[in-house]
Amino acid sequence: MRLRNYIDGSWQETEHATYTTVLNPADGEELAKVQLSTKEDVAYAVQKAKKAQQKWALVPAPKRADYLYEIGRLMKERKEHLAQVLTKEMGKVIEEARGEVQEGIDMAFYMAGEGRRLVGETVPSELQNKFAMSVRAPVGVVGLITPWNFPLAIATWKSFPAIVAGNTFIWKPATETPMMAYEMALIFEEVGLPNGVANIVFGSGNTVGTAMIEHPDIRVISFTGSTETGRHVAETGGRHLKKVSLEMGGKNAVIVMEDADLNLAVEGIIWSAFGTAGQRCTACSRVIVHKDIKEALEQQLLEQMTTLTIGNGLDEAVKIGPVINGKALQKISAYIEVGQKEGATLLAGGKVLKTGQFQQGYYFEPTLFTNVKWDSRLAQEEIFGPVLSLIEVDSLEEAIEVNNSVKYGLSSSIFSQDINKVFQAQRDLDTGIVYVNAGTTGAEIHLPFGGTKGTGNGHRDSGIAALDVFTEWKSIYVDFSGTLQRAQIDNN
Ligand code: UN1
Repeated sequence: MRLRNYIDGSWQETEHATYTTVLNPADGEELAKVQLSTKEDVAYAVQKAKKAQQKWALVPAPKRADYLYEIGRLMKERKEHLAQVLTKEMGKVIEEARGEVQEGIDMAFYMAGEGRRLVGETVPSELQNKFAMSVRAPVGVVGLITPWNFPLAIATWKSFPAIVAGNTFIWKPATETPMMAYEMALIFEEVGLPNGVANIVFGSGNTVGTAMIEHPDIRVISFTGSTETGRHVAETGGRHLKKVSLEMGGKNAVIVMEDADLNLAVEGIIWSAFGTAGQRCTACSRVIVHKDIKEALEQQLLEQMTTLTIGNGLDEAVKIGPVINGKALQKISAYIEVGQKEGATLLAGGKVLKTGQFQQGYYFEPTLFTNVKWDSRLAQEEIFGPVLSLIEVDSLEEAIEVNNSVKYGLSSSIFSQDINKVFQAQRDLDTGIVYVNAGTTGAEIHLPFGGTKGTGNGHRDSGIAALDVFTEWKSIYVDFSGTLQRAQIDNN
């Protein structure tokens, strides 16, 4: 199967196109070949998207939303198929893949509802016989750059608000996971979304991504990926005075206080640290534990970790699938060495799995370090794999300080039965998302998703906040006095 670009409602191949292979990380099976597009392909897509946007902006928003309802309906109909393809290309276990597809379906219906809201403000004017209001106007053509770890959900967080608001988009999915984009293109086609509203250009960040960021007719770039790449996106976008919305790394922590329900905390930690093989921006990478219960927590975590079945995510019994590729395995392995050199104690895991059923895939054991120093590299840097570090503290204040000591600020969590501690924590934890008595993953689509510091640049995905990324505010004054009323002149 060869994946070609989807531009202006048709499948387009670049002349002399080059392709790269898409592999199933669970067993190395070749799934497809995907086109590596050029700057010219981007320019062509933008030209088509720009033309389409002029008409699309004039389609009443409730009518634009009708397409989203249909898209959501088809996604629901194909949920199992989409989940299977998602597991094959990304590796996450099938129940998580189903969850991700559901997140996309929810986003479709949620944003479709916005077709009948897109709420602005009406305010009284300072002057007589004058009307004042603000409306959300589309920005034009928007560029969406999405990662491989949530190849469907994150794309829906960006593309659905974009289109309901009257924009058209160019979407560059990660080259590791282009199948979801292909499946979505089939759906866009089937619901009869007007040509040029949704455009998909496959290829590398360096070529396609950069061409998108530099193109004068793309007014907004919404990017999810690493902090390193995000910084480059913001710098380049900044030179072109572009609105750039970034979702980047995380180094999320669960705080476990001495009064916590320990069983619940263990469940929450295991799920958020080792689910998706730790490859979520929201994954729990640190546990900040009160000294009184540190040993008990270690014991329980170790016991629970032995129950985690590793393998191909298509097998319903498997809890931990592969990581995305060999490069990821190398990066994770390097952090095991870093941790040991830094003097942390390796309690479990730490190895690549290479034999038997694991031979052709990319598997890493769930790993637990303890006695980790809060300021060590192991505790500060994003690993993006199933590696968890335990850090001991003496008080809630210290726990919050340790939580906030990293350069990221996506999600955090506290397990405690003490309402005063909980309220203090939710106020003082410097992250965009805070959980109480739950792990660090599982954000719902109708609230803003994003973080502080190195995680973001002030924008949010999903929720109503996403509309702020994909609209411009337009303030409109209607003077019906029939005379020239001069504002900001003292008329007294
Ligand atoms: C991500 O890891 O980039 O909150 C997205 C969660 C999911 C989304 C994660 N709903 O864990």
